[in-house]
Amino acid sequence: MGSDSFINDVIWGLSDPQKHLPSKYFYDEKGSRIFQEIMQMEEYYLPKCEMEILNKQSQKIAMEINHDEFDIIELGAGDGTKTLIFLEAVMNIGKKITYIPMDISEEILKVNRQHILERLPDLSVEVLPGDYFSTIRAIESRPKPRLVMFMGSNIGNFPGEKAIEFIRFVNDYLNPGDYFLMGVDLKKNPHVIRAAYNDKKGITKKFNLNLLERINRELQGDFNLKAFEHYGVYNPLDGAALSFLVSMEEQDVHIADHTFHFDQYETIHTEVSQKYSLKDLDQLAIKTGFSWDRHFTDRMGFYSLSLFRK
Ligand code: AVJ
Repeated sequence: MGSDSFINDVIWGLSDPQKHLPSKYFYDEKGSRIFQEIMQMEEYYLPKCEMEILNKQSQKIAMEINHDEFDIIELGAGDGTKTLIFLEAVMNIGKKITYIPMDISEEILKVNRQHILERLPDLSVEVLPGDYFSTIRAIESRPKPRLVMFMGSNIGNFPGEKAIEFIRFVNDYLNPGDYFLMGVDLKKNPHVIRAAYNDKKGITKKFNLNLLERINRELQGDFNLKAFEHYGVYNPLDGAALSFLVSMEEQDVHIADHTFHFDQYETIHTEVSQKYSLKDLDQLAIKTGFSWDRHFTDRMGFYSLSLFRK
């Protein structure tokens, strides 16, 4: 699972008979800006649902944590805007916490820290930059009970068994009595899911194409962006929403000293956004070594904050 370099991952992915690129490379500066636009989109219900649950049920979730004093570790914390609501609720019921936001971007962690301390000046915040795998190891030496948070449906980007592997990996760093809180997008009307990844304004298309643009910029590639279209599907059989870029003509693309041939209509698979049912999540909790779970959903039943206890 360890991350390789951008160039190696790109060459590896485009050399496969079914071409693919890792979705983690969407988020350069421009990609992160486009993702902010996605989160504002009418069709992209996920952030609205997560926000509703946090606004209405944070206290209920906080009351489930059987510790008076604990660490809250957030994987991929971003700017912490949403987490703030939850942290406030935890503090309001008198629990003593330390907040440890982890993220790839040191910049965003500075923003996060400022943000949180403006609203909660008494909270102790210890930022931890790095990827999921290197940062989670750092919690091992901390003696207090913990709650690890993984929000925003980021778990969806791990295809099938990889999600299980990842949660098991997190579980390995927890002690009995520790908790894992995960934001998960639920299986629902397939039309609703499909629309979330096929918006009318073409923002999701722009988000996908930016990956090719980034390859052009950073790896001196020569992708002709006009020759690619975005294609998003949802498959109810396995609950996976998949994104592709489709080559609309036969063409060669050069990256570093490599040449990649595309037949007309050949695709690059760029992303998996896995959806789960509440039953799937109960199974997932058991398979990943947790002994108890509980789900907090929005009024539409679109999204869940699922709490697992080891
Ligand atoms: C940030 C992984 C939750 O899969 O829904 C949004 C990314 N991709 N639109 C998702 C994304 C296309 C998003 N996650």
